[in-house]
Amino acid sequence: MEKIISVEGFEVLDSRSNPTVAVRVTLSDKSQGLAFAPSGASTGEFEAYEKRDGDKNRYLGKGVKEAVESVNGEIARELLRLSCSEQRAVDNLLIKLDGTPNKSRLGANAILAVSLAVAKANAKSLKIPLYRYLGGIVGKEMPRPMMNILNGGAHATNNIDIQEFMIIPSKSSSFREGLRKCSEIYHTLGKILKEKGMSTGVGDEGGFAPNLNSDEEAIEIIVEAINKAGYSTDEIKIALDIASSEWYKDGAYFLPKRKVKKTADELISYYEELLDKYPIVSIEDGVAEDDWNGWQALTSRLGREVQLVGDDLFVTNTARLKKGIAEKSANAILIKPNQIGSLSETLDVIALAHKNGYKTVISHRSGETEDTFIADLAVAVNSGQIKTGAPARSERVAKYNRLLLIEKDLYK
Ligand code: 2PG
Ligand code: MG
Repeated sequence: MEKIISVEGFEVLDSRSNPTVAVRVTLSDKSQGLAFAPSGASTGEFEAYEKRDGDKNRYLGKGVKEAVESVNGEIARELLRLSCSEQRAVDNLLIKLDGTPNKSRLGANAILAVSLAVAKANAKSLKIPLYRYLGGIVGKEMPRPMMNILNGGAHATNNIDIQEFMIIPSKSSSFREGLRKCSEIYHTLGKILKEKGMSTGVGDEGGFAPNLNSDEEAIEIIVEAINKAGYSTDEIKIALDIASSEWYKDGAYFLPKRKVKKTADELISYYEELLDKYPIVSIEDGVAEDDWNGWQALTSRLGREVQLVGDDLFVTNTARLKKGIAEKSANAILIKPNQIGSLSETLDVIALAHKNGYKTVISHRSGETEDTFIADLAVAVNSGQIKTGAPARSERVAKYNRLLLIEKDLYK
């Protein structure tokens, strides 16, 4: 096994023009891996710690100079001393070196970027694609895109409370065909909004962000776009990310834009109505990260008919997923490597989910970069689903384009 001969950290920008950590790792055979940490807006309370400088004179306090200095100093020193590049050994060393339960000393943004860069360098060294390095010959399933085409909540400055309205092609489409259909629907949606005199400006993940009369109107316009693009709701389904942790306060849900208050039971009944009316197949964070009772109720009432994805609930964390499994909460987990902060821990939580019959959705963050790591990861672990935004904005499109190439390699 090659040794790590250099670890270099850089402060670069993400898609929201906030600084983030980039890391380049070089191995003794000169193979290099370059990786970037993404960054969320609707972050879960229990996520690993994203370290920012807080110096108001630089980047409005959002600089990551200290995290980068740890990469170039302490982390580089220890990894050079390790004298191998084995992923588990590297990740265990980083976790131990940090020494806190949530990676708050060195920062999960620093640790994750190192961990991913090591994986990429190893794949290069072995002269195999990243998805092969991560998944071996077992990784072969192309994911279906869960494509966010209309943005609300914390990702947009419109009056919509639900954060993400997504479309998903049916299983029968190839990735390429599914992507084409979704792109056509995205364009058709833009045209419909324009015709109605509505804004076609986009949110952080590239979805349109118009002002509408209700969250239901958003779903109706999407159904209209699916049909006008020439597809039926048998072949294109809808998924929602409610991101309801953003609404939760003192045991109740306050929808901030519409200024409505609901209990968990009322929210679940609302979802039931939506499921009766619309072709919805997946609901993410339908109730809040702290509302374990709400999650049990949601799962027992809707878990047989729809995918219920825990994002803020599980934060890609094995201990929280174990609790969810024991309490029969949710039936799927969103996987965001930066929520936990290392590749090995990410792979562990995916394995635990699959072993217990939970589906996985590999996901971007609302603040992204050109890094396409998650595309390879989705194929490697046979996740079957990837959430990486609209087919617009290059930081989102880069992941789709990477998947097109992987599909070509795998299925010629
Ligand atoms: C989410 C994500 C990604 P953020 O809530 O699922 O879409 O958003 O990165 O802001 O947490
Ligand atoms: Mg979410």
